[in-house]
Amino acid sequence: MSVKIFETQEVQDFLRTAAGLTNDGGNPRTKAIVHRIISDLFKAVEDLDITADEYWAGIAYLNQLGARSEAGLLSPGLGFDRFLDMRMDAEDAELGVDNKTPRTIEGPLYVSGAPVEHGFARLDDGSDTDGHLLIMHGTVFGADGKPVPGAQVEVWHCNTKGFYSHFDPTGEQQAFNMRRTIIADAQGRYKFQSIIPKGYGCPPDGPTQALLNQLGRHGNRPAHIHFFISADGHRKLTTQINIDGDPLVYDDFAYATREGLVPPLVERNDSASMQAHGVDAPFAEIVFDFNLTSLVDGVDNQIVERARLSA
Ligand code: MBD
Ligand code: FE
Repeated sequence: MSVKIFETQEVQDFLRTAAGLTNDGGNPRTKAIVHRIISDLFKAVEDLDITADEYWAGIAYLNQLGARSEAGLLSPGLGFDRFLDMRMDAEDAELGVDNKTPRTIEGPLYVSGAPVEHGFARLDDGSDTDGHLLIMHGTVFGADGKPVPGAQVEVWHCNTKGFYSHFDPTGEQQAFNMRRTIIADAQGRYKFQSIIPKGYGCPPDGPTQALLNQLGRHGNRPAHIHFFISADGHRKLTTQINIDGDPLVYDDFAYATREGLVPPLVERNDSASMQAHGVDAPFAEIVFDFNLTSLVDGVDNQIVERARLSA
């Protein structure tokens, strides 16, 4: 079809009516957003001559996405999460805020309510026997460059199958396995023992992977560990580190890898190191400090509220 009707008064009036712009009720912000999005989509239908069959395939796809709770997975896969971060980085650049520790995306698999520990935590419950022992530690620094005693380090990662507790299709993991909140000690230090996670892969039979297949893309992430770092007087930092050496570190389907977030991982197998960290087997050590930024005009100007699982 080569007909062009988008610019007609009839279609433009119709878009305003459908978005509620011609009535007094509802929410003006919602109306503005819906008007823009349906306008852009109508125009895409016309410009790309999207067929009825293609349109209805899209509608069926949205239903599948919801039925599998994968909207939050497609979002990073299509780069939206990264784009929101790029916008926050640009806003910070304009304000002169230096994020010494880069932010990167949260992803869809955080769960609030993890056990709280002080200074040190063991994250894994020991049931994943394929795991290589990991000790990670460092200091949380404030905007003034000084350590922040009592800073809150929320950490979560997946197991050696790439599955996160609370989202594990095998049902094998205990609640909050590999999830903790660690309160930094009097010197601002945190430390945890766990196992090195494996990379994550989108459910192979799910709608996100199905779309990625159509794009000729894979749906895998390199091995990574997520963090929320918070402290009084500072903005909450959302970030991740990658496990150095993972072949997908620079080929992440969710585009979360950033320079400065791939710390070296050092294998330790000498008894002095094992003794120093209270473990009885060789382990990998990651040392990583987090640098927070100040509130802007007394508020966290970039705090993100979103629906999150709470257990
Ligand atoms: C993950 O573990 C993740 O961190 C992201 C961003 C997307 C899917 C799974
Ligand atoms: Fe993740």
